[in-house]
Amino acid sequence: MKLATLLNAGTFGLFALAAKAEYPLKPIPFHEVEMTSEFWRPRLETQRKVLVPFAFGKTEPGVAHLQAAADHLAGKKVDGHRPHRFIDSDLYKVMEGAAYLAKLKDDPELEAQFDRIVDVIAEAQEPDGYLYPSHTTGVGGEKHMMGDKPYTFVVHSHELYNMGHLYEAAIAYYQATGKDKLLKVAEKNARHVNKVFFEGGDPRYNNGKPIKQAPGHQEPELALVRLYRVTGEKLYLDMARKFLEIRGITYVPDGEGVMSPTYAQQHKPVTEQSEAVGHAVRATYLYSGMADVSVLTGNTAYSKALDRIWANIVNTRMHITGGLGAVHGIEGFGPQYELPNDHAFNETCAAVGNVLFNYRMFLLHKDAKYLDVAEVALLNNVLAAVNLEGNKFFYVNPLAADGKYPFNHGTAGRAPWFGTACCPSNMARLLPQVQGMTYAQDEENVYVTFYAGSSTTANVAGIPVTLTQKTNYPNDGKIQLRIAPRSPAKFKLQLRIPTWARDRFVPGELYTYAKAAEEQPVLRVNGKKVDYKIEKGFAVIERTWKKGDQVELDLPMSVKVSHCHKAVEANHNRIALTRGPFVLCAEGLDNEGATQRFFFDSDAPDLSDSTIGKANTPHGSFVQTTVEVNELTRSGGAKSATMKLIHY
Ligand code: FUB
Ligand code: ZN
Repeated sequence: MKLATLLNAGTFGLFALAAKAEYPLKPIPFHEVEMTSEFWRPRLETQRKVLVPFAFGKTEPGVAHLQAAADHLAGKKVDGHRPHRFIDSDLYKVMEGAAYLAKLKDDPELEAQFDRIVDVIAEAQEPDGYLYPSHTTGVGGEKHMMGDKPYTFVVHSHELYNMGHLYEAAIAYYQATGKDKLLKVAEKNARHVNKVFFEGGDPRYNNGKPIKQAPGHQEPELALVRLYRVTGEKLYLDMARKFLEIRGITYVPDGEGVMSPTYAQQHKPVTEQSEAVGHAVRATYLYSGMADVSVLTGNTAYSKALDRIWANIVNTRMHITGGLGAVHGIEGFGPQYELPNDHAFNETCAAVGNVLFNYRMFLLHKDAKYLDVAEVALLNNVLAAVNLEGNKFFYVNPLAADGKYPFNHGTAGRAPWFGTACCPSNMARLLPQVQGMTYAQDEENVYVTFYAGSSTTANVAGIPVTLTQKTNYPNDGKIQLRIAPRSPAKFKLQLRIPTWARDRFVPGELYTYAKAAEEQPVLRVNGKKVDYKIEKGFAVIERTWKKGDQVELDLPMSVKVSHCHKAVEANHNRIALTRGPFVLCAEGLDNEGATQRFFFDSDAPDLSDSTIGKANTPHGSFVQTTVEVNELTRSGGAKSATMKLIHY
């Protein structure tokens, strides 16, 4: 058996090292879940046919950047090289996404393209493992943000951040193909980073003294954990732990804005932090790394800090779409309750980070509330950030726009790419991972976490159990599940009863439904309605399951009204409409002009007359909801009208 097969445990690489500490729950790896969902399958096809090839085209400048370093190291004259601190990280993220696609289906063309880029990367790496073209070519440029020499401005250079993304691409490709050339580049770099940051002795860096400074942009922490999982090399886990241990201790910037102590969460040791502050992508990557290190090292001080930070986010700093980082400039968290609508920043990468963080919190605590946040962020912010064709993106995700103001880094709608392209490249790598978040298990429980038409096989106490889900979720709340253990097997089936189907749209104190739910979720086993208790957000059915058992879950999806916490000024006199896990959105295009002319005369309007229909586009159909509203007339009066809404 090839090593790649042995260690091939999927996105999170969980249980690669069976005897070592791990999350109490094991996700069923993405490549062991077949997606049949009419909602997700077309998106995955678009990923392969459009998004990833398109993103590879757009990240060619990253390849050229690496090629310049390779040429320089080979003694060739390098002309016209313009340094960019982290353009290569976008390329690495697209490569990570491409590697997942390679895992799902043999794709020789994709592999050939990947291998060509790997050759360039390997040649761009300096003999000691350093890999950062902007310094290697020595042509100057962004020195104010990257320092004169390697590792002299770690707070903004992105030297370590870039490598984190390279490690993740290398691991994903190794797990997909067994090819380890890029993994060797990653390990060589990691050993070099360890020497320079934690041991010292190389006079070329920091006069031979250990640098001992945490990355200005988090990412290496969680990438090092993955590197540890896939190689079994404890050094990498130790490095991740040390980077967390020194954050906010050995180096604390003392300026403002991007040099403020909070910007990169360096204001306090991470175990003492309780509030989400600073740059939101940095923050969510930090929290994801803390969760991993907490579990793998058994240091609960990290997970206790995460519990506090998570509560602070959902109670005071999250938009109803799951968007994080409401404030422009620092691209990050503002004061508590500062959640503007049209001025919201809510970077796509921060929503991706919100999904990654919450998914880890679920694996840690086995509590569905984290999945409920992840789902809302995934469906309403991450997915909204790409068009159905897969070639236009949002970087900035406000909750209101007039169609004219170019809020999206220069455009009023989605844009094909950005000078800083972290967001579209994050879409390339996140979407294929979603199917790996659909089922999870431990020895006695099988969890259905995200509902989607799909099938997979879990292994409960040595008995393979095939699960087949039929549903139009998230567009519809009816879910059918067929269970087929190879032989009768006793286990608990845990079905998520989302927060949105109970008392509020999303966990936390920020948003509450105007009315208590009238209809409750209904659960049937083999056609018979069953009573169920909800434990940590899951309906638990324990029985001896046999082949052919059928479970049906009906999650009522009526249109609901949400109120926002009074402390959020931007939402005074405003309500939000939701349906199922979706925030609803009214667009001028569907409503013959500006939707600001619509209003309700109560903050708890009766929406029982809403109709749910379908709107067709050349790229697929989507659910359209119509509700009765009032409309301002040109003469200043009001009349009854119908407003059309789509899923945000
Ligand atoms: O700095 C790398 C990425 O670019 C950040 O995560 C984004 O906010 C953007 O600044
Ligand atoms: Zn981004």
